[in-house]
Amino acid sequence: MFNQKPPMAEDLQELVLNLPREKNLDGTNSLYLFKGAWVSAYVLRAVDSFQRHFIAQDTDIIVASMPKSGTTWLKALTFSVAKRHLYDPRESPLLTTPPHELVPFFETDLYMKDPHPNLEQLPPPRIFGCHSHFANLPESIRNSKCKVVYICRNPLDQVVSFFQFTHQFKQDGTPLLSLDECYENICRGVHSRGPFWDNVLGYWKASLERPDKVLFLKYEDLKEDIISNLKKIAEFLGIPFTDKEEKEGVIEEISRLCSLDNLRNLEVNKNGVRPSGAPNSSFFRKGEVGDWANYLSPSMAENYLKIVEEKLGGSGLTFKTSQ
Ligand code: PAP
Repeated sequence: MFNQKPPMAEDLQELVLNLPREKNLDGTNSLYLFKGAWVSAYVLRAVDSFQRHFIAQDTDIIVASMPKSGTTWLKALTFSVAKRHLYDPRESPLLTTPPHELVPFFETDLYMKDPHPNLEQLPPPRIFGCHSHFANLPESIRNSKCKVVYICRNPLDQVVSFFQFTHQFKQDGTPLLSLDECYENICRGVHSRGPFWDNVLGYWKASLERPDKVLFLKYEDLKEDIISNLKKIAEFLGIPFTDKEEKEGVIEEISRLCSLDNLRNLEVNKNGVRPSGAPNSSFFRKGEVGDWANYLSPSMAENYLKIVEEKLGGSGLTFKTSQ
């Protein structure tokens, strides 16, 4: 899927030698099962470095997700809430910088550029993005007082969003997987950062066991009621909105600033590409609940949901798949 495919270093070649390997959505044979998660070769070294070396600070905020679950949105919201003492929403850095730059991913940004990035000097609260499974997070994230905000999306829209994302910018000669092939893989949990059920379940369980540590949000809930979810985020981060802020309409301002329509129409998000080669614009598509119905047949949807439900068995986690 990506432009930059550096040759695999020898140590990494050794690492992947015995790992199960499958086709990625982009049609290349480059998805590896690494510590229980499917990770593309492109990002494997960075994932490994991040998971082994990152040292969390108590004031850190980690925005975690399965890809295509609302990460960009949650990054913008979390940044706006956590840094509101510095920036009025009307003068937010979000107006001139893409959310993914303000809140860089550990894997595809920071540890991709440098296996030992110097992150010590970043001003608190440092806010990072992450697609790793909860069980694979560095110990210091799990054991420090830093906060993890996770966003989950119903598995049908998540799949379709990823499929559309990959198909928006085909970059080399390798034929992409068809929707049928992609679907077949997904039903086996074989897709970037999957299995879906393991990614969501790790954070779901952690949020039940340690609600002060992990906040579990759902994309569909944010779509339905952004104001109360913004309040939830602020309270979780230990910086609830004051009565004065509520009266002044700060919460509404943040929700407008971070809305899909607003972000998508900013010049900075219409232009430019991510280091991965993905255009900034490709992170803003429809943002609808239930768009899957335009791509998946009812029986495909029913079958996949059944698989996911079985895997999540008894966890109490449910999904809303239509508006
Ligand atoms: P990432 O994990 O690769 O960063 P992510 O942001 O999670 O991607 O997913 C993009 C999806 O979020 C897109 O969904 P769609 O394909 O179903 O349309 C995108 O439209 C949606 N999205 C991005 N920004 C927002 C936003 N501000 N509000 C609501 N949805 C958004």
